[in-house]
This record gives sequence, structure tokens and C-alpha cells, in this order.
Amino acid sequence: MPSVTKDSAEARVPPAGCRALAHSNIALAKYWGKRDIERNLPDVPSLSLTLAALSTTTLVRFDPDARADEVTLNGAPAEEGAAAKIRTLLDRVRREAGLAWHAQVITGNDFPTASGLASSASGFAALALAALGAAGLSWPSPAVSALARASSVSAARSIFGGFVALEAGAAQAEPVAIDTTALRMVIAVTQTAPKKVGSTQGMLRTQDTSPYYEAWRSAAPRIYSELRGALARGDLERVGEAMEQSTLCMHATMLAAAPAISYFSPQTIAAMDCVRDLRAAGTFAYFTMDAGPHVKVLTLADRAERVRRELETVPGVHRVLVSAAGAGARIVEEP
Ligand code: 2P0
Repeated sequence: MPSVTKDSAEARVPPAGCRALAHSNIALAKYWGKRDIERNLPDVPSLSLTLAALSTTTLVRFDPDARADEVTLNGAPAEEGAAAKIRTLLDRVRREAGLAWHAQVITGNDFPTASGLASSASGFAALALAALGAAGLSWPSPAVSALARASSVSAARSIFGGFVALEAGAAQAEPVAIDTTALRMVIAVTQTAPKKVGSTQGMLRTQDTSPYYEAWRSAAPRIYSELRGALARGDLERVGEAMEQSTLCMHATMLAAAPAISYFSPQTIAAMDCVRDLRAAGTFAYFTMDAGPHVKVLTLADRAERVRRELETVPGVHRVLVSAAGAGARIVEEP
């Protein structure tokens, strides 16, 4: 039977476990590339907006009678790759808590998993917070962010709400205190199948083989600084321009990898054109795409419905979501 390795550990473990909720985030200035693969540190700075409309809820319960870690994702046993990453995070928490019990993990997304809607960001943020709580540990947010980052760099940012920055080489993200109430992210969902090349694999291949990686590595910090400065000045047009340049530079870098990595579908291109047309007609709207075909559009609260209606007319767009900025990851009671 598993045993407790520190005298006090057992007493702190809540028998009912701990449930946490984290929102996904979309980077305006993108992260793509690792400075330190072992420690999972980012090679370039990134800046994101946490989104209220996309969330993961995760329950973790350490159980003295469990014979193995059990992971349920959206109602079914998790596939081995995801389960192994989850066990690695649980092992870190067990070491910190001096606990040897196995855990039950029950996690669910309210949006399609692993399709480029940043499920690993909200997933590992919720898991980090729930696992610490279930082990009886209460850590400050920067330390929770570092734990989440060790599993998935973008998850470091989902610990915080609103705008969030993660510097190149940094262990944890930090909140950027800028008002988000006037902004919305409109998300055109173009498909729901899991992506063909995972983010980690995609960025490592890009680093190893793309002749444009060095250009990306030097451009990304400049774009990040420009975007962050424009945000602080309230120059939203400049924010939007920098945001589009960041995503297009990132995708250009990976298109030049060998073999090429291409996340765009015909619908992606059509939705980008739709956003450009909206802008030409005077509507504030700028796009960004991640490791998937969906198009996320930064706009203003009073323009969001118009942007949604236009995106709904793009052939191949299945569904359009409108999201305000979300809060940071938190412990929740029953779902
Ligand atoms: C981002 N993405 O800044 C970028 C833009 C996707 C495109 O962070 O290897 O799941 O687990 O650290 O965080 C997705 O990559 O990668 C990502 P790992 P992660 O949001």
C-alpha cells in the first residue's frame, strides 16, 4: 500500500480533493520556441489575454487506497501522452508535499480539446492549482504559474486574469495591469478535430530546421515590446498591428521548417480576409492564429456582434464565440 513519506503530509490532504477552474488564454505576442528544453523555458517573450468563455475544470484527489494515477478527460480515460504529462506534474507536487499516494484526476473542457484553442494552457493551470490544493499546499500565484509552466509554457499565463506577460527565459508569468473591459476576443471555430502536429513537437522542429527561426527569435522581442508599449499607451490600433505581425511571423517561421508545419486551412485564410474587410469598412478588428486553424479576433465590446455576424458568413466556420477577458485560475466548489 502506498505510504506517506512525511509525518504531517497525511493530515493536510483533504479527503474530498480539490477542484480548480482555469480559463484559456490567447497570446497577442506569441511564444514559439524553447530556450531550455529540460526546464521548459520559453525562448521569446509573450503577452496574452485570459478568456472568460473557454475554461477547464479539474478535480484532483489523492487517495491512500489507489494503486495508480487515474486520469479522466472529458468523461473518458486520457490517452497515454496526456496522462504521462499529468503524472509528471503530480509527481512534482507529491515531492513538494512529501506524499506518495496516487491520485484521481477528473478534468473537462467546455471547448474542443487539443485543436488549437489552448486546452493545454487552461488544462495545466487548473491541474497545477487543483493538485497543490489536493496535497494540502497553498502556494503564491507566481509559484503556481511556475509549476504550470514546467508542463506547458502557455499554462503559466492562465494562472492570472486579464493581460499577462511571460518574459523570455522566465520561470513564471506576471499580470499586466491594464483595463480589459472594452475588449472582446471573437473566436471563429473552423474545425473540432485534434491538430496533426502538437505544439511542443512543432516548435522543436521549427527550432531545429527552420532557416527563419533566428529571424523570429530576434523579431519576437521587438514585436512584444511594441505591443506592450502600445497597450500601456492605449494605442489599440498599434496593438492590433503588432498582434497580426506576431502571429504571421510565427506561422512564416514554421512554414519554413522541414517538413513544413502548416496549421492554416482554407477557412483560416477566408476568415483572415473577412477581418481585413471589416477593418477596411471601419470596424476595429485584428486576427491571431495559434497552433490550429481557428481565427481569434480582437475587437471592442460594441463591435463584437458585428464581427461575429460577419465571421458566421465565412464558409467552413462552424461556430463563433465571443469572449470577454477572464479572471485568473481559482479553486471552486461543485461545478
Ligand atoms: C502561445 N502557443 O503563445 C503559443 C502560440 C501556440 C501558438 O503556447 O511545449 O502548449 O507545452 O510549452 O504552451 C502552445 O504551446 O507548449 C503555445 P509547451 P504550449 O500561446
